[in-house]
Amino acid sequence: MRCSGQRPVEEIPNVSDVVETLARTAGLADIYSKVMDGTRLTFADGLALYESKELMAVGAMANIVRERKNGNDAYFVRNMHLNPTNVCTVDCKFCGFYRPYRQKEQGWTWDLDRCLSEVRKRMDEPLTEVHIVGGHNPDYPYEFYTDLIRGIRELRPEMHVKAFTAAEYDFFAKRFKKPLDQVFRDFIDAGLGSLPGGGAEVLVERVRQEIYRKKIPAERWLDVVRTAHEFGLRSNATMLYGHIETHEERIEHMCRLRALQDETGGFMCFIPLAFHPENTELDHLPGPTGFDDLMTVAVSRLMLDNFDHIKAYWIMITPRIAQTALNMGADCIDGTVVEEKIVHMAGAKTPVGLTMDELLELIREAGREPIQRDSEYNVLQRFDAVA
Ligand code: V47
Repeated sequence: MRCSGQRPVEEIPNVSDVVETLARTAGLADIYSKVMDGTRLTFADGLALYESKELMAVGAMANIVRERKNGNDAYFVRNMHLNPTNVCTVDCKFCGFYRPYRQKEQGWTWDLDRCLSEVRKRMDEPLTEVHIVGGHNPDYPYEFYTDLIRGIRELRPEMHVKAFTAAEYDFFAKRFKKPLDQVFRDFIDAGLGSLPGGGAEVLVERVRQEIYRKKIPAERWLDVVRTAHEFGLRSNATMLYGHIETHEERIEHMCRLRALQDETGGFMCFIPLAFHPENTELDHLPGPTGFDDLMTVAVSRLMLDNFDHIKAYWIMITPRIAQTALNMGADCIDGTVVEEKIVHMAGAKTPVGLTMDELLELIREAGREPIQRDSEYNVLQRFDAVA
């Protein structure tokens, strides 16, 4: 029986008709056809999506791709972050986390015991991943890094170690005068599991010259990641957006990642990182809006056709926006992330961690099915599976 006022089923347009109408009205009909055919979008298409400002149309198209790739699943991981040091020689203008080497007494340089104690104090928590990132701090010996990975694996053999950005691997190779291959061999031998996606910033030379001149250029970031993938390590990729970069530069960044993924297939997920200006040299900039956060998730889902996963990192864009993003292209919301420091030192007002129940609630409220994953997107637990 129908309630009065309810339309007969045959009169309700199906979802793809609605999205087609949205896209056509937004002047994005050609892109809609490509999305439906699975045809790769061009640089110009990516730019047209951003420039359209049509979030509903772009988000709805991204949702089609998201559901095609990941159905109703929304992934999270139970993880912790470990930042052994914030002393850094790179002086990135966008960073509020680091303390320059010349003022190293204002930062921290934890020794091995101190780092391991961070892991030890969470032995009772059912975490499956530790995510390690730090500054480029010349005061550590080479063995610190391998001992750290080995020490964590000894304490918790079940824990996956996702450690150090491509920029840090380049630093290790140069600082210790070792071939990059050797560094990867040693770190894998110690128990390294994968690489996080940081250090990419925007893979465009103009942006590097302006705000992170001393960090590795795009070509080197891509080379380091290519080498990691050749060693069988998988990694993520990030893009720091919402500062001085243009839409063209964002799309350029995505196209470069897409090309490397065609070569290696080693990327697991893409994570747009929303810039937080507080306590940085760029604190005169406003940072991205919620609209931009959602648009960037959606555009990246549409451009990165060879990436399985797009992560809405709630720490940077707030749990509310991340939850909404689960219906506009994102299929992953990162994790419990206990004690995040990098964006909290740059003024983020989000919590430093969420409990698993809070994550489950967030995902269910968005109409998605929560899936606890491991670090390589294998399913560990389905929460709402129908028996
Ligand atoms: O590379 C630094 C960014 C990155 C700021 O792989 C900032 O799963 C915003 O890469 N405002 C490190 N962002 C963090 C990172 C990451 C995070 C979560 C998950 C994964 C993953 C990787 O943080 C840096 C830089 O791009 N960052 N300062 C800032 N003020």
